[in-house]
Amino acid sequence: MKFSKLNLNLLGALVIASILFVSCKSDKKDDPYAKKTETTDVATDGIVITDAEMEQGSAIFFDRCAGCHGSSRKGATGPHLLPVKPEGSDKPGTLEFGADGLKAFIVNGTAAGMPEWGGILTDQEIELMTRFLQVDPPPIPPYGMDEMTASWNLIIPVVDRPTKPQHNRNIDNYFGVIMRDAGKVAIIDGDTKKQLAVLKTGFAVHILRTSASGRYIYSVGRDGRITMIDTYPDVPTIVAEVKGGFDSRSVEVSKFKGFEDKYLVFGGYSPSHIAILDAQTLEPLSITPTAGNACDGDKEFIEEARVAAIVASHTDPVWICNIKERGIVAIVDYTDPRNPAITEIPAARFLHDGGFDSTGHYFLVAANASNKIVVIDVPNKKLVAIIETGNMPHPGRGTNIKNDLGNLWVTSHLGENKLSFIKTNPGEGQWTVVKEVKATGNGGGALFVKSHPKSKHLWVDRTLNPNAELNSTVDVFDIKTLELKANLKAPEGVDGRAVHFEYNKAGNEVWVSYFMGENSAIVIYDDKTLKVKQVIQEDWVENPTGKFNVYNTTHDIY
Ligand code: DHE
Repeated sequence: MKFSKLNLNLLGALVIASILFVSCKSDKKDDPYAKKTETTDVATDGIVITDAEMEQGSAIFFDRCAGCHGSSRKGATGPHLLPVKPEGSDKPGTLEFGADGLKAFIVNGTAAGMPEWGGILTDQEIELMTRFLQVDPPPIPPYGMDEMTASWNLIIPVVDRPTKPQHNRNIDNYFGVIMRDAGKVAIIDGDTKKQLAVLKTGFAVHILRTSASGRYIYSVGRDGRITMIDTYPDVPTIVAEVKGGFDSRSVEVSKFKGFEDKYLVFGGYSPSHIAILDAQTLEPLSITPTAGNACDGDKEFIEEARVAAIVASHTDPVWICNIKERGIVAIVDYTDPRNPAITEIPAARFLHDGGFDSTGHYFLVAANASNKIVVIDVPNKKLVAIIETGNMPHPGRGTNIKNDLGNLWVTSHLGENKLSFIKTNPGEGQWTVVKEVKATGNGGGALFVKSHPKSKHLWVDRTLNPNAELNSTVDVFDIKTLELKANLKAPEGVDGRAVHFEYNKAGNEVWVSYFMGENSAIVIYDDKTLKVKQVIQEDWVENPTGKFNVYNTTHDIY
């Protein structure tokens, strides 16, 4: 059955996304902005805004703007949005733009990548935001161990869980599929393609990670809620939940030998902190704030130092946590989880997403505001290289391929049409871009790339390209020649933007999401023939985004 038959164009689809966002807000009771306020009306420089408007503006800002401009509006990937220009910034304060200037930005977006909110936000909301942005942002309330522990809900204690799988399915080939706007995660049996459960996991889930044994799947999202799913019962079941903070994009587990399924790390966007929890129960164990000096030695102290990508080393008892605004790669040793030793490696700003090279010895991460890829030697806790690649690299976890040029780690770019191939094996050209390739058409907008050790193909999306032809198709390259082999259009009956890829365990199928369209779906391609193998488009499929195969996620196969 089709998802829904609403007759809308892409802009309309974004409106739907916005409605879904708003309808999910009931799950988001504890965000800092929802807590507002008993104060009287705010008036700055003649701008008047009531408490109720402040609350509404805060909620819109948190859902729409905070990801790029920062929860405290101090700027990140996007510029600061404070009333008065802060010291050291070359961007004027919002009071200088005034209501008309701000409205123009909000309605039309910018060439630098800000989306057009005209038609998505209502006229009333846009007018309100022009005032909200000209007064001081509301403070973020404290969130520490007491609050986190109070939010902890151990639904099924370890002793009451099954000791072995209650079914004969192959858990290694399960897929967790995020349905962001619905605040749900679907668990699908990758062998039969049958949905096993659709679980409510919280507001705008962002990523999933699996435990080292592959038994548990953890989700985290924009309400900071971690949900733990057990795959042993016949129907996958939520066994524990906790709020690690108000807002998050990353979670990871301990994967080193002897620490399998033991600890979990939560990366806080708001508040900016690293929290360590018991991976069996989600009991909070420690919190370490991430505020500190920036990487470039300019003595700038950064309060809002959000935790972006996190990966778990397979060769050492550490997580690699990327402190976005500070440009610091933090190697967190979890052997003493209540008092973790953290080695800070100054790198480049602003760190966003990344993954391992094919050996797992090196970690590569995009510093998207400085157009660079940073390379870290994980066991030796050392910076190896900072490589200029192109306008806003966005690799996801990147992907590893091998051809005559060597072992190559690949990144796509948000700001331009370019795939960069970085040589990772020793020898001439190691840690340099040895090849650049263009995808179909013009402009950037690529978010994710993916290949598999058994595949001859490299898959690339163009999710944020404004051209509907491009953002609804995916490119497939031959990894030997690096030539474009196919530009695959959405199958009939499917539309929206193509986003994110995941292989099955065998490495012979590629799963692609189509979201923000009239007929969203998960489309499964045969990786060899590039033909559609199956379209999953039942009623429960609501704007799927990220997909995570248990085996590949556990073993960092990408
Ligand atoms: Fe993501 C990964 C942050 C927008 C889908 N996203 C990540 C990671 C970070 C991040 C830090 C790396 C996590 C890790 O590996 O530990 N994403 C952000 C943002 O701050 C941003 C720009 C704006 C926001 O407010 O969230 C943002 N991301 C998006 C989207 O619009 C996407 C397409 C749909 C959505 O969920 O909103 C999206 N991000 C994803 C996915 C991953 C991800 C599917 C995991 C990729 C993987 O293969 O690991």
